[in-house]
Amino acid sequence: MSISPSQPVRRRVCLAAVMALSLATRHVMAQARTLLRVSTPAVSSDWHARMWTVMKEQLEKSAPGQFDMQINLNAALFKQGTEPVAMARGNLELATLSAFDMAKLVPEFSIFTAGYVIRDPVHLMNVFNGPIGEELFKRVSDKMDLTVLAPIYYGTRQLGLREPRSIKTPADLKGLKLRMPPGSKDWLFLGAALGATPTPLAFGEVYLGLKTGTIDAQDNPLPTVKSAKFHEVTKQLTLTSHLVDVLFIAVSNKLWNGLNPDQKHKLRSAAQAAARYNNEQRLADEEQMLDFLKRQGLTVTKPDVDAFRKSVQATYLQSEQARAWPKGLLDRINATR
Ligand code: KDO
Repeated sequence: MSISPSQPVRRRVCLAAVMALSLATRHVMAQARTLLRVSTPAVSSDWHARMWTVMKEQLEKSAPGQFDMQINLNAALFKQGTEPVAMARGNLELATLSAFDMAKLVPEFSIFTAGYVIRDPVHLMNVFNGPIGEELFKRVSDKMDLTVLAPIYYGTRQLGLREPRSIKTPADLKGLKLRMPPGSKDWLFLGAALGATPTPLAFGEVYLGLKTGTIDAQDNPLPTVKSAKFHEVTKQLTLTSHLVDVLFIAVSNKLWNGLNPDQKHKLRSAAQAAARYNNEQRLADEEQMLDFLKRQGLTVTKPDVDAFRKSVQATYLQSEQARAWPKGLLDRINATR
């Protein structure tokens, strides 16, 4: 006579087997998934933070189970400006990098760190989505070991001051402690070219800096002023529009070179969808932002932008940086429509 297990025992054995199988499958899937760590100083409500979720969701649809995208905001994983080194070392796969980050290793990028070179968001996108972008991104890949997946519009940088001040020309910024992002001489050069005293400080410390007075002013696009709540510690906005700013969604070549063509296509498409989302939301937001900020009690002033443009452009043209600009690049940028 054979001894067969009772029904409840058999059911339990079956259940345990199913659970073990599903755990094992999940383990294999997690192991097979390609890790995509993102690091950004952006705060959660800013468009270039939210766009990473758009990218993640698109990837989950187009390449289910293939990527494990981990989004780290507020510079929680890497300090602002240290992302390219982390990517080159294989400690980070994805980030948004600025022209200032690029210029450290690809000096021709410093042309995009100069005030009043790019005219507006359309000009910006036409430059980077055309032959100029293609040539420069090739240099970035060779020298920085990373691949640009998509340029994004970060917004037009304006001055925000903790105390009111009459500002018409660069001379009126004399002695003003203008916070600039850390880790790059090009940021400091921009602040000085505007006529101010540039003071390096990490993005995450700007709010407190304005509140306590360790800095007198900061420059960022208006949607970022709102999302980082700088308006709470700012009394005046001065619309210099000195930098139509770009960020680049970039991936480390250590990761990129190991992907197959289909995965590359899906990753790039997802980055482009994220870029489109950021650009559309940011442009719409930028339009209505002045009203919002005025309603918060901020005074908005208009300086003599032509005086700023002339002075800043002259400063750059005589600068050390300008010597690294390839011959004819400025003319090609100006001629891009
Ligand atoms: C900033 O620190 O002012 C800056 O706007 C510089 C940008 O290049 C970028 O790093 C940005 O901060 C962060 O993404 C936070 O919005």
